Amino acid sequence: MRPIRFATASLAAAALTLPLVAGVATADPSAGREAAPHSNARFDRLREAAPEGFFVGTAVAGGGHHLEQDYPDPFTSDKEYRKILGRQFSSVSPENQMKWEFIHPERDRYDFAAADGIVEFAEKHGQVVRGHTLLWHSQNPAWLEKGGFSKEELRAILREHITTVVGRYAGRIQQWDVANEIFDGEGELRTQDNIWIRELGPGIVADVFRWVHEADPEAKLFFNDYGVESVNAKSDAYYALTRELLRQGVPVHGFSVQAHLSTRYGFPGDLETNLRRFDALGLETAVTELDVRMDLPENGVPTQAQERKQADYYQRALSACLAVDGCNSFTIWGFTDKYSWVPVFFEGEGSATVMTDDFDRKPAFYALRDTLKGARG
Ligand code: 9MR
Repeated sequence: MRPIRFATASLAAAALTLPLVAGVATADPSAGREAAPHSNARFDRLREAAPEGFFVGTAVAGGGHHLEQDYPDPFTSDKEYRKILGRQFSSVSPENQMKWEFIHPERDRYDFAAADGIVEFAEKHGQVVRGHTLLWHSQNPAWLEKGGFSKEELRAILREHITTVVGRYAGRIQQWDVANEIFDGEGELRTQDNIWIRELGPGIVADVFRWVHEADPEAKLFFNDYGVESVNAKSDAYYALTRELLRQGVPVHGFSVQAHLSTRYGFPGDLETNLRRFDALGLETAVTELDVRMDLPENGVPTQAQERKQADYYQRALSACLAVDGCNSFTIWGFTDKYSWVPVFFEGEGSATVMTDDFDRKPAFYALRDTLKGARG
C-alpha cells in the first residue's frame, strides 16, 4: 500500500521547467533542452523520483516495426539506450518480444532469446516486468491464423502456449496483459478478428485467465486496451465483463489503459474517474503504453507550445494514476523518438515520447519527474 499522494504538479509547473533547464545557447533546434541526460543526481531519475511502490516503466524496443527500419535491434545494440533504460525505469514491457509471432514462430518451436534477455536485464537492474501479451487478434503467426486447426486443436495450442510461456517466466513477471484489445470501439467483443473468440467462443477469455493463473499464481492478470481512457462504450464493456468475471471467481486482477494519446484530441479528462470505478471493483489499474503524438511542423521540429501541451498530457495521465490507490504501474511506450512506432504508423505525426532521437529530454520528461517528486509528499 502506498502512502497518500498528492497529484498537484500543474501545467504551469511543467512549463516552468523549460526556461530553467541548462540551455545550450546555439542555433541548434534542440537549444533550450538539457544537453546531458545522464546526471547522477538520485532524484533526477524517474524511478527514484517515484513514490515507494509506484513503478515507472517503458516499452523495450525491438521486433515489430523496428524490423523494417535501418538500425539494428535497439535493445541489444544501442548502448546509450540500454544505459538510460536501466537508470530511469523500474518496470519494463517487451514491446513485441513476447507476442506470439515473436516468441512462438513455428508450431513446434519457441524463440525465447529476446524475451529472456529482457527479463534478465530487468533482474539485473532491479526492475519488474509486464508481460505482453497472450490473447490478442494481432501479431499472431501465419502458421496459427492460417493453419486450419479444429477447435480442439486451437484450444490445446493456446493452453500449451500459456503453460510454456507463462510457466517459463513464472515468479518473474509482475503483471501480464492476458487479454489485449478484445473489444472494438462500440464495446462489442471482437468475434471476427480475434481467432480465439471467433473459434472458441467468449468463454475462452475466462479460461485463459484461469490457465495463466495456474501457470504463474504470483502474476497480476490484466485486461489491456486502447481507447478506454474515458468512460465510454468500450470501457463500459470492460467494466461489465470484469465485474461478471469477478463474480464468477475468475482470477482477473487488473484493468489497464494503454493511453496512446494525440494532441489533436483533447486530454481524456475523466481518466481518473474511469480508473476509480475499476478500483472500486477491487481491481488494480495501470497506464501501460502512454505516448502523446502530435502533428509535426514542416521542419519536423515541434514548437515549444507543442512540447508544453504534450508535457501537460503526460503530467495529467500520470496524476490520474497517482491519484488512484490501486494504480501503481505507469508505463510509457518507449522513451525516445528514435525508436517510436508513431511516425511509422501515423504519417506527419511524431515526437510522441519524452526524449528526442538524441536522448535529449523534453518538457514531458521533466513534467513526469516533477510530478513523481511532488507525489512523494
Ligand atoms: O510498438 C509496437 C510496434 O513495434 C508493432 O509494430 C505494432 C504492431 O501492431 O505494435 C506496437 O505495439 C502495440 C501494442 O503491442 C498494443 N497496443 C498498441 C501498440 C501500438 O500499436
